[in-house]
Amino acid sequence: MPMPMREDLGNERLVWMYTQMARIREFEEHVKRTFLEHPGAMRFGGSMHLADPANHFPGTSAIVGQSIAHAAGAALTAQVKKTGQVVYCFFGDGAAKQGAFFETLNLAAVWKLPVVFILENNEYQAYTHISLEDANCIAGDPLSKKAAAFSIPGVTVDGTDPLKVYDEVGKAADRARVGEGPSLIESKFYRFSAHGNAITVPPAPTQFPEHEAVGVYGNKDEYMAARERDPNTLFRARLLREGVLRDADAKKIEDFARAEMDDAVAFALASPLPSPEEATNYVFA
Ligand SMILES: Cc1ncc(C[n+]2csc(CCOP(=O)(O)OP(=O)(O)O)c2C)c(N)n1
Ligand SMILES: [Mg+2]
Repeated sequence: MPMPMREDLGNERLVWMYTQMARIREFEEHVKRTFLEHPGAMRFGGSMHLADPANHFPGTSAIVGQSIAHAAGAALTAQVKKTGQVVYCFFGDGAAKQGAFFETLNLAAVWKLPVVFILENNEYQAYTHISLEDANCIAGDPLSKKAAAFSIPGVTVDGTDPLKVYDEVGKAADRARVGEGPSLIESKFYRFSAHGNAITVPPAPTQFPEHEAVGVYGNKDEYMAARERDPNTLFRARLLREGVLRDADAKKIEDFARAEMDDAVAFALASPLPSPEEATNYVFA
């Protein structure tokens, strides 16, 4: 019998991880494709307008960095109500320059709130490279160093490796759960597409520009090197190598994810737009 790849997780959990990665990738590719194939059908700002309270995802904010403060509010609720919940707060390297980041990390540390701050460092804030705007980066330090200002743990993790991320987030969640307060995890990875697309009024075609590394900075080498570290490709290869998945299993997972997202797009295109009367639904303040 070969050694299991991760005894603590089991193969089922590893396959679940790859399945989620495949679904996320297909989701993103379908969003992009729908912009191009159905001009005018999609007019929203994307990930800054999502919420799914039924699945414990209270929401995002279109004000960069503001959801960091919201996360502390949710963590305070968990603390006061003693629900045992931990809040996972995701934001970008750009958001880490907002005032809300500093105010929130301070208060979260003072109150020992059960929250894990996950700084997704993809090196770009829209069009601006991190080396132009982040003091830690300019000094040659990791962004996780920001945690030291609040005397909380700060670690940097290779965000292209789901198992490393799992381990670091697990440690931070354990700490939060026993009342020791927040942690900051800098997860380093790269996005493969431009920050956003130019939303035009039909019939003008909507086009995704090139990634900023290429389109703004003319640095094709950086972009191509990052593509070599595609987390989906790397994790898939690892699962195959370790005998967790066979190629046919992986293909089945990918086909399923593709079909699921095809259905979602078809459902969205066939659905009527909400009526204007619904605009104030779920508005509480
Ligand atoms: C306060 C504020 N300023 C500017 C914007 C426009 N904006 C939307 S996303 C974004 C970049 C955010 O960069 P980062 O935090 O690194 O997140 P990423 O998109 O790279 O994940 C900007 C400037 C905004 N939504 N809110
Ligand atoms: Mg960023």
